[in-house]
Amino acid sequence: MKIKRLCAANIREAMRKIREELGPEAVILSNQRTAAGFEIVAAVDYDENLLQSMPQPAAGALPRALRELEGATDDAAPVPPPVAPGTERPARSTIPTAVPPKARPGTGSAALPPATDRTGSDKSRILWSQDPLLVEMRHEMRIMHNLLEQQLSGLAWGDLARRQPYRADLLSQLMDFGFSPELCLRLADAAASEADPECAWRLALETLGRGLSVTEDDILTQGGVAALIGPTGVGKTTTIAKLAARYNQRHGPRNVALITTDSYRIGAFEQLSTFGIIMDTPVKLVRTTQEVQDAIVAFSDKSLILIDTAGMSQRDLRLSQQFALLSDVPRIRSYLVLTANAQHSVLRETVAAFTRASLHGVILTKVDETTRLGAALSVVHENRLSLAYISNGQRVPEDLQAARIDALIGMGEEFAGLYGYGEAAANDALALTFGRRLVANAFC
Ligand SMILES: Nc1nc2c(ncn2[C@@H]2O[C@H](COP(=O)(O)OP(=O)(O)OP(=O)(O)O)[C@@H](O)[C@H]2O)c(=O)[nH]1
Ligand SMILES: [Mg+2]
Repeated sequence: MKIKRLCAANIREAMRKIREELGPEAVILSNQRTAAGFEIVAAVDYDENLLQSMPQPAAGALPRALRELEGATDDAAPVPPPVAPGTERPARSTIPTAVPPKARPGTGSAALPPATDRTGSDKSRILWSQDPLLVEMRHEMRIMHNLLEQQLSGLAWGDLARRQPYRADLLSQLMDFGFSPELCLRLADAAASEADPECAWRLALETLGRGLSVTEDDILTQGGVAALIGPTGVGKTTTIAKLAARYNQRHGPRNVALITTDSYRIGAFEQLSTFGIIMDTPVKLVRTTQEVQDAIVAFSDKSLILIDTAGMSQRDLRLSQQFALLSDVPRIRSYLVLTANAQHSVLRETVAAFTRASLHGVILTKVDETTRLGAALSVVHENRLSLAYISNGQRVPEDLQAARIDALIGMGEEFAGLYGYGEAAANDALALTFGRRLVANAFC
């Protein structure tokens, strides 16, 4: 194997030099910008095993390692650096010693990790040996594409703002609310017939309200068996405690029982038990569907049974087990607990994962911690879910309300007024969100 490092003012010159010195078979191993232009490391007759066994392109490390090898061939190991007398020679770089003599029979492969262990590095190795000219061109094209898109989006948004100022203002207000771009556009379309900005705003919010529904305080009025499911830390257990306490207040003591399926998190049972002790309410830990059914039968004298579940990420593979545990018990109504302060994309992914459980309603928590309600309302609207309760603080049981659409929209408006985007940021965000769509539509 022969490795060569070359410096040139530009990529074209570097490629010419490589071809002249190493021939057309040369493979580019790395390239990087330097103060003087470009530094390229190329090889001919290279040993693939060596390349795979090398640490992959940690910034700076690879060129240095390759510099050590420069000019080395299969037969000639690099000379170690001189060592001061009396000092111990430092351990040699693993790279030269890891070189398995390419054609030497019976050696080499045993010292290397098995091929399956190396697959993770294949991707970076491929990128790493790409033609630098292509890499550079792709990089520059991406920059140009982004710049062009930004410019065109800005122009398209500016054009819309000039031609349809009311629509632009309405979209800007809807963005302040935090709605998803799709919902902003749908609501703006619905209000397009209104010339007066205030009336258009009201019409947009009315349209939103018509697309939302609530469960009418069903847990506290009807009782039954309700399970709270959702990602970790969203407030399931706290909300269960609030619901239980409220139910006791409304219907008298000892009407509620609590069940938890959370045998995963340390302290989960103790957390619910503490609430149970404070409220004089029995608590049971269950692990199987049969145990869930048995517990429901055991608590048949209670008019409300609340089931707490283990918090699980929407990407957790154990989610299906959790659903299976409850889905075979017919009387259970499942409520998805979502935090109002999560991003729309996260909420959307969460709902997509949890709708497999056939949701009866959504409980929106941490409303007190959010600056915009639009993301949560968008995801509820888009998935035609019903809102059950709103939790707006940690206090048990005070910080819980049955969801009411007018109250939610009013709260969202208040947040939009308090935490809306500044004008400049709004223009950039609007251009990027809506200008980009206008551009994309124009080219479709
Ligand atoms: N600010 C605020 N905090 C809340 C609200 N609801 C719950 N919390 C807090 O959020 C934290 C997590 O609450 P938990 O009830 O333990 O959440 P969980 O979903 O049961 O958590 P896991 O069981 O671990 O998945 C606690 O500190 C609660 O006090 C709320 O509406 N607002
Ligand atoms: Mg919990």
